[in-house]
Amino acid sequence: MRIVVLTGAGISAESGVPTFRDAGGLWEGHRVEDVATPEGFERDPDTVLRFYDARRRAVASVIPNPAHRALARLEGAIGSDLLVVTQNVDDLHERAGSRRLAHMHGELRRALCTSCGARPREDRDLLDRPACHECGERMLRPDVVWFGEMPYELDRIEQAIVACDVFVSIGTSGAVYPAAGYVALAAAFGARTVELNLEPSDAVVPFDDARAGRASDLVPAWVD
Ligand code: BV8
Repeated sequence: MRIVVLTGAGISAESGVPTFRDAGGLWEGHRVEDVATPEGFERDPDTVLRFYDARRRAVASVIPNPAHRALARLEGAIGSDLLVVTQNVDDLHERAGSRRLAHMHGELRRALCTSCGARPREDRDLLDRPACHECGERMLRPDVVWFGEMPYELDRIEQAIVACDVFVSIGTSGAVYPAAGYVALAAAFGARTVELNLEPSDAVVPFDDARAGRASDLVPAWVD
């Protein structure tokens, strides 16, 4: 049985990573358009770099929760029949053991060189303008997909969804596209759709099976 799991901020919430909605529209005190758009970066790069440096440090100080670990167990059981598509930019899935993973919105632990296009692992604060290991230029930005930018791995993701038997959405409000449209794509190609969330999201099409609760309880129960 082929399974695609889409995760959002809700799967990392119990690890202590704040979600977007819980911030009440302000994200760590910032408007999303000021820190998660190319225009915001153009306008005030230092604020954006400081924002992402702080988030990277915060994520380094937390650990995966039972929901992340359950998905890694599922990968151990069914291997290449599973793909986890995450909207999250934290590395908690990897640290729990997941490898069959698509970070469609990029990763906090990587930088993107706007000079040569390299996407190196980068733990240094980007606010210090470290030099790119590839080209030596000091033109690194977070390797995170901002609003208005093209997400990563869309072909791989859409092919997996079209071919899957079960599509599971975990901890996402379904507010951001193209991820928010994936449940409709899965349903259109005959997959059974499942939502595990604190509360039902305003999904673009209803899920076949919607379960309310915390991801750290729901996901191990669903996997095991
Ligand atoms: C694109 C990285 C073209 C940044 C993110 C005008 C111009 C250009 C584009 C657009 C436009 N107007 C609209 C668009 C499209 C736009 C979009 O969707 N806008 C929205 C606002 C309408 N999308 C884009 O721009 C995307 N690119 O469209 O390119 C294109 C065209 C065609 C085909 C392909 C591409 C790029 C969007 C990426 C933006 N970057 N993240 C960063 O992280 O710093 S988005 C960011 O917000 C997240 O990655 C995530 O996607 C989203 C937040 O959603 P969630 O993860 O769901 O989090 P949220 O807080 O909302 O909800 C938490 C959920 O968890 C809740 O449901 C809650 O109940 C639940 N929960 C909480 N606790 C728990 C829990 N569940 C279980 N257990 C718990 N304990």
